[in-house]
Order: sequence, then structure tokens, then C-alpha cells
Amino acid sequence: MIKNKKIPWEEFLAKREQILRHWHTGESELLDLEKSVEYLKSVPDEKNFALKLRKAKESGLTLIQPRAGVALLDEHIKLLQFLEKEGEADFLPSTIDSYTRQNRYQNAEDGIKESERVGRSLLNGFPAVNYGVEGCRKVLESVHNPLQARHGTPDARLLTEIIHAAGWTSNEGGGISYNIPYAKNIGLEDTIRYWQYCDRLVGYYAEQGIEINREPYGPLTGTLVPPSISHTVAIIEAILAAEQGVKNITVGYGQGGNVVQDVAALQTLDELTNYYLKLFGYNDVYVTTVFHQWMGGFPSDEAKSMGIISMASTVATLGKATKMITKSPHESQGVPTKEANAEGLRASKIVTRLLKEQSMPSSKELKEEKEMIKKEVNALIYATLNIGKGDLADGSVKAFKAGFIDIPFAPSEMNAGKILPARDAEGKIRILEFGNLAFDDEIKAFHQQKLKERAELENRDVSFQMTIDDVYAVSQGTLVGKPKGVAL
Ligand code: 8ZB
Repeated sequence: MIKNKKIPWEEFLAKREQILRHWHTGESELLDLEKSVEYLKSVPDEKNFALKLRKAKESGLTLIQPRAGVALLDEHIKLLQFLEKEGEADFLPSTIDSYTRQNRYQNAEDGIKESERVGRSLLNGFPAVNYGVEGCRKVLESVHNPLQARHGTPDARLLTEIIHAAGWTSNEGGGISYNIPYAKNIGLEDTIRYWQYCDRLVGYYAEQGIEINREPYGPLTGTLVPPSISHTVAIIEAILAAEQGVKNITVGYGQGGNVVQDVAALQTLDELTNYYLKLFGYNDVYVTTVFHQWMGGFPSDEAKSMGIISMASTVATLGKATKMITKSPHESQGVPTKEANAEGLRASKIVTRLLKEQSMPSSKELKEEKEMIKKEVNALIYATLNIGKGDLADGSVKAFKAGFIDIPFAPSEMNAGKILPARDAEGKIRILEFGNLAFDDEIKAFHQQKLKERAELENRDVSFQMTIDDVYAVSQGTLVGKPKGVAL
């Protein structure tokens, strides 16, 4: 059985030896922990992810970060330099390729060779493990901003060792958020253990006086995820990370589309994460938030895509997100060119700057939405705690199995997959089928009422067809999916 307990140091070191042996990096010296501490201490403050986030939150700014990663080291460096210079990015990523995410380092190696031969990237990201500590340090030393690995790796232990030894001061992921949306058949207990390891390493560095940021992956499947469900996962992962000694955590949320619900989500995400961390006795964790620009389908029209990017930037700034992950006008086609990526960044930058003195005024609607999110998150967290007899790690495994927590449209067999979301008349994300989701009758009645109002307005029944219409709506230029034949 898995427990939310800090990994004892000796046990960590024994595991570490096995992990570093697994892929021959030939860098045993660079992976010496004392050497890594020394290198991390030499990273200037302005390149420390955690410190820059703290500063941004204290000054009420919303900073921006793209996704980006290619197969070849020099090309990757040029790409990141372009995005900070021409895109005005505040934080840099290295999006890791899919082979590395699946620990298929030999395939990644072949991908590098083949990319060299044809002269363009044949991988969908940067294969950080293959380039090792030395290559990753070169990336950091070639740019001016903090660096983070962004991926989707169920077992990121080796990757994590390498990036932190290379001075990258943030890592995205978590035992739930990098499993359920990304894998089909990997045990939740296993991935929670893998991520406890990653967090323990960050906890070790924190003990040495080095602050490294951790970011659970907020949007999950990116498809009609109700805020309370992604908040619950983010809060659980924040607590699991804090137990391992992590002191700087960014919790995330993907744009839903209704402005009031999105601002309510951002405000409650910060409040609830702080509340639960303190409730469990983690009093010295610094929490920031990240807003993801629309993670669902985009229109193929580049100008319309820029409209979505600008709307997302408005919401993130009014909701006081500390950071925002940007999209590009190439989103409907896949990985963007560096120019398109920079355009998405610049559109985002001007909106966040123009709005930086403004925030969403309070209203009855906003308050009600926040109250609802809090009630729902509390219900889900308490159900998880109950089934885990007070332990959130064991509780998570059991809550997913029972369907008490259920993520819409997730591929994982560890997820019940019984719930169905749909938008209400105003485009707020509600739940149509609850499966075994741990909501009480009062919460369920609220969702049912909201969907009934939409059905009456559209002169149709509440049904799965609404969900389908909603999944495609944004790419077709409307938020609430309309029945076939109805003019938008
Ligand atoms: C779950 C994240 C999906 C998003 C973008 C996709 C999409 C993936 C890269 C990338 C730039 C990359 N994405 N890989 N963007 N460079 N190597 O992540 O376009 O928006």
C-alpha cells in the first residue's frame, strides 16, 4: 500500500542508484549530488523559476511561457533564444519528446541521428535524457530566463535527475496528472511512487537552500474538465509534493471558456491549495497559479486563434494567474513554427500588460460560482481522505478505482470514465452524468438544474448530444454547442 510519507533518505539513495544505472549517461560525476548542489547554487537568481514566480505574484503580474522543443540541441537553443527575444517569454520550457516520455531512450537516440541526417526535427520535443546533464546545462547557459521541463511522463525519475543537475529549476508533472490523461495501463500506485521520488529530490535540494518549483499538470485531458475535478487533483499533488519537502508549487487550470467560471476557478485554486496545505500542516509552501490558454480544439483560421489567445490572456490577467501557458495561431495544425509561437506570446504579452492594473470585480455570480467550486472540491477531497483512512496517497488510488474522482475523456484504465460533462446555458462546465463522483445530492441538483435551463432554451432534452456538440463548439466559433441545423 502506498502512503503519503516522506521517503527516508537511505531508501531514496538506494533507489537512485538503480535509476541512474538504468540508462548509461556516462555522467556519474555530473550526477553526484554535491556537484549538482554546487552547480544549482551558481545559477543566477533571475534564472531561478521559483524566485521569479514569487516576485511575479508579489507584484501582481501575469507572466507568460510557451511550449517548445525540437530534436537537435543547437536548434533547440536557437528556438528558445528566439522565443525570449522575439516572443518576450518570461519563462522558458523544454517540451520533451514522446519517446523520452515513455522511457524509450534508444528510439530518441535514433530520432536525433535521423534528424541530423535530414536536417530538421523528427521528434516532437527535446530529448533531454539523451543530451544528458552537459547538454541540458548548455541550454540553460544559452538563455536568460528560467527553464522548466514540460512533458507528460509517467516515470520521469531519470529525466528529473538530469534536468535539476543541469540547473533547470522547475519540473511539470505529478503521479495523477501525468498518468490518467497520458497512459492507458500504468498503475496509479506506481506513478504516485515515481513522482514521490521526483519530489523527494526537489525536497533534498530545498534542504540545501535551493528552491525548485514544481507544477502539477492542471488541464488533465483539456476537454470540458469541471474546475472542481482538476482542482482536486492539483491539491492532492501539491500535498504529496509538500510531504516530500517541496516548497514552491504552481497549481494549474485550463481555460474553460466562461469568463466568470474561469476567474472563480483561478481564485479558488489559490485559496483552496493554501487552505489544504495548511490544514495538513505544510505551513511554508509558496503557492502560485498557472492558467492554460484553451486546451481544446482550435479553429484553423489563424486570426480567430489569436482571438482565443487574447481572450485567454484577458481572463488570466483579470483572475490574477501568476503565469500563463500560451498557444499559437498554428494550434490546429500541431507543433508551431518559432515565428507562430512568438506571435502567440506577443499577443498574450500585450493583453497581460494592458490589463495588469485591473482585476475582475466581485459580483453575486462570481461569489456563487466560487462557493460551488469550494463545495465540490471539499466533497471530493473528503471522499478521498475517507476511503484512504486519512492518507491521501492511498486514498487517491482507491478514489480513482471507486470513481469518486473521475476525469472526463481520460484514456487510463485506472479511471472510472463514467462521468460526462456539458455546458450550461452560459457556457459554464457542469456535469451531466455523475457516475460515482463523490458529490452529494445538493451539488448534483445544482448541476441538473443548470443543464435543464440550457435544454429548455435550446428546445431539446438534456443528453450526451450536448457533450458532443460542446467538444467541437470552440473550433467552430461558439462556446456552447448548438443542436444540428441551428444557426450559430
Ligand atoms: C498537452 C499539450 C499539447 C500542446 C503543444 C501542442 C499543444 C507539444 C510541442 C508543442 C511546441 C513542441 N506542443 N509539443 N508546442 N513545441 N515540441 O502542446 O501544440 O498545443
